[in-house]
Amino acid sequence: HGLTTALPTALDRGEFFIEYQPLVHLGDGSVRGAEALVRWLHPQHGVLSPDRFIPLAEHTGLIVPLGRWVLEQSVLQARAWRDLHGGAEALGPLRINVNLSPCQLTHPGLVQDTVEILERTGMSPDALCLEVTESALIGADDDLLKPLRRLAEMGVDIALDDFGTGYSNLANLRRLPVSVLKLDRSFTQSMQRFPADPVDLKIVEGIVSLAHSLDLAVTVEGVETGAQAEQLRVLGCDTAQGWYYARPGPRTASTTWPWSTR
Ligand code: G
Ligand code: G
Ligand code: MN
Ligand code: NA
Repeated sequence: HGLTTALPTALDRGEFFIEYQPLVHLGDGSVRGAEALVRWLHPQHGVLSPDRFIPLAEHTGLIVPLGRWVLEQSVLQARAWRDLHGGAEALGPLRINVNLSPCQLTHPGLVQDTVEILERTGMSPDALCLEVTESALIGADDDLLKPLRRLAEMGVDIALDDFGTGYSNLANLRRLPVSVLKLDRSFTQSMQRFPADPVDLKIVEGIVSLAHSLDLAVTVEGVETGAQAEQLRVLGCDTAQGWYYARPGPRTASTTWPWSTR
């Protein structure tokens, strides 16, 4: 359809933009970073969500240059926020989260492109967290894990996105170079119901305990109410993201750090 023909040139036409959604520490309410979420401002269809065009971008190969562009823009934005706030000390351990498609994992330039962007922007690798979905790493062999391992050794955080939706081979977690589990929104939605499903509570408790015993941090997505945030904090989750704190929003390099603590 129409999107297929317009997509290949959309990057050159400057039609993509990025929205950011803050990540909040559940213990003290401080903003610890933000996830970059790409959008396509289509001349006829308006703003399109990634679900509408990422699969297409993967299919056509545009995902590689698009992903590189998202990474570069996001790291530049992190640098701008850091500068506006008087350096790394003032902002604390601010991190920018960028989603990686499975196609980018198999692209040979991933490590080199990431290093180049970090060096050019003067950002430290530990200011970056790359999100990879659990399903992308199911059955991953050593060749697929090698670039992620390399990035992790440099200090880049790797997060397992949508965790709990794939068939989770928990034992497999040990061999993945990940430092963060992003618990899927479906678990958070279960906390919404009252009383929350006791089995779901047990599952979250179990995941958190396993994650912490493996030295992994737990981030929860889709937090929409204060009650959910409190429940997830009590269950031991570390960081949260969701409409309760802020919806994803567009930012420009000139805006100051846009979120206050809650
Ligand atoms: O915020 P939201 O509706 O936009 O995101 C929908 C999905 O698109 C999420 O699963 C998110 O991980 C994915 N996504 C958002 N931005 C990017 C991106 O830059 N690259 C990839 N591969 N996926 C993205
Ligand atoms: O990478 P990922 O699949 O997790 O992308 C996050 C998706 O979740 C995006 O589509 C984003 O817009 C959406 N999202 C973010 N916060 C909330 C929330 O609090 N509730 C719901 N329903 N969706 C959210
Ligand atoms: Mn994500
Ligand atoms: Na997710």
